[in-house]
Amino acid sequence: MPSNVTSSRMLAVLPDQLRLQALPRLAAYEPVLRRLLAGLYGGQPDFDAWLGDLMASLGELYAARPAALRALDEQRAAQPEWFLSQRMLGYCAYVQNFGGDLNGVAERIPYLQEMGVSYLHLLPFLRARQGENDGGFAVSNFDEVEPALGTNADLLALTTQLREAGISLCSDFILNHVADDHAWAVAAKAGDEQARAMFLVYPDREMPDRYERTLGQVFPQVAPGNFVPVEEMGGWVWSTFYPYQWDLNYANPAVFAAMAATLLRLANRGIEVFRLDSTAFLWKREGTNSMNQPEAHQILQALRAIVDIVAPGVLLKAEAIVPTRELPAYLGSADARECHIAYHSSLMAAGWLALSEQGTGVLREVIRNTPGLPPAATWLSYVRCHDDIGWNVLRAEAAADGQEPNARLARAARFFAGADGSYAAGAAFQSTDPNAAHGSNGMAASLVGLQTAVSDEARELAMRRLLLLHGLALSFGALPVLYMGDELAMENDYTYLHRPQHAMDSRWLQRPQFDRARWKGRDYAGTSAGRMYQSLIRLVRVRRQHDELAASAPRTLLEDAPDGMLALARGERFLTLMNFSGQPQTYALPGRWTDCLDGSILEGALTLAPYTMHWLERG
Ligand code: OTU
Repeated sequence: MPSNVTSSRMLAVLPDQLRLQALPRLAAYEPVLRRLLAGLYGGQPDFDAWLGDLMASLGELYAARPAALRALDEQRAAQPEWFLSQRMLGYCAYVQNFGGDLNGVAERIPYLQEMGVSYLHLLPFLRARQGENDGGFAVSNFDEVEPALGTNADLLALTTQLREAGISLCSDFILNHVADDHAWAVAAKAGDEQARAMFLVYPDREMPDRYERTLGQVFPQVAPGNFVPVEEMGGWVWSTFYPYQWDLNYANPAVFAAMAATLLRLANRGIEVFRLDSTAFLWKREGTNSMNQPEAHQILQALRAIVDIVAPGVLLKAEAIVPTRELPAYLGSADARECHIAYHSSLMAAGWLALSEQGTGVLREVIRNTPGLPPAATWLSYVRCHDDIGWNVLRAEAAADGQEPNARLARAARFFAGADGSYAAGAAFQSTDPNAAHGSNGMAASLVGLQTAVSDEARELAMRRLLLLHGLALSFGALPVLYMGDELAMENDYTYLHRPQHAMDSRWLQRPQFDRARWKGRDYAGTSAGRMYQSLIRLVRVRRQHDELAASAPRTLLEDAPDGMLALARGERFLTLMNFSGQPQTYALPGRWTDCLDGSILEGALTLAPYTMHWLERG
């Protein structure tokens, strides 16, 4: 029973019935929260008072939580593995591209249901900076929907309708930075000291130069450096991403308290999953690349403890685009709970690399480096997203067989940019140096060769490649998320080149408007869109029927497959075979199997045609 002062500050603001509901969770997680926050902020003279105020604000936000959401909290707290089911399927889209606005997205709920989607990630829809805003990733007000996309009432209506349809809404929570026209930035520019302390500001270049010695670059071409000079601030402001995205100073407890409350206010509007953007960058340390610092994990664990106390139905998803070895920490452990879900960007990038190399060496190494997970946690698997395919996360795996990783990854970037007669029609991202790898952009269908295909045969191979990558994401044992348009084999959108605020950022290649004509034709297998849609939905349906494909079910990499192939066993009864090469590959099946996709019985040596895949069930 929590009897300390901090817990009582929360309990004091709750009505009797809620007090009873909150007590067991407070008892379990308040000590965890207190320990983590003491580790981060315990040195501050007014720490106890600050923590008491934080607990009181948590109590108020819990009291304000709508009854329907509190009911969902109870249900999910009793079934913490609810999101690991093979029936979970995600879909990710920009509001403006998918539905025009939030109401338009609501109109597309039947389509989401038709696909079997149970989780919808809408890219940033909160009030963003005027002018350039990095696709909404420069937020000026977390408490207001972007006016062009709707109102807070529309958001509430959408989350309610989605919940009734069995779909959880995921929203970005951009906690590393705010826009330079956010109220804090505006006040800081006007000379408000408290507001200035929300940011990392340096009077001259001394500290920035010291930090820069070991910092990386996210946008080396369009936003070089990690600090921006701001005249009104009389100094340099830390801005990891674009200069108008100002990093928050998490060494200041006021930042943590404000952002935690912001998250809960959004949760109270019905957002069920938070994509914690750029989590790797939350804590800075001189002499390091200021990524994946222990304090960044403590901040995330403290947010998790808050969610565990106030809104246990809510999921936290880490967006940390970091090397495989750094990833597991974002999912924590049974005793140090962190995020529920983490992007497996190494798996995603390695799938693409396997296609370009027609070999699975790096992909296998990534899988070997992917550890088992704590209970109620999972990877997020995907083929494409709104960002580039970042190659740098694969450096370690790309060097494992003795190859020079930079040259190897740069080759992949060139391949997907269409060099040397490749079938791909993408663009290399943020790199002018042909010997350095950064990222690749393009819609999946364009990257697999559908856009350049001029013969039926080329089209067939491109379709197979795309289905192969979807097959990997769907059978790996993760929460798979489809990226809008990929289900209809939509291709690159070049219109960004005519929009001055987007032209320098080729990630806009993969941010097209939803293609209604393709969507209308999705039932006709005679078109690429229809063929893709039918084949993909078939995989989704077969996946739903197999418990072995749940995120929590075991996975074994079968090392006896030839290099061009990937063979993954899921439990004792399910086998996925994928040929990533343009040559036939043969695999000796252990025993008798049924092909889940066409019902055929298979035994002995099985030869897979180029880029094909089999999902097999024992017996
Ligand atoms: C995230 O991304 C978002 O997904 C991007 O769309 C934003 O531009 C960015 O944050 C700033 O909010 O490094 O882990 O290389 O992969 O910017 C955070 C491009 C990130 C993205 C990178 C990324």
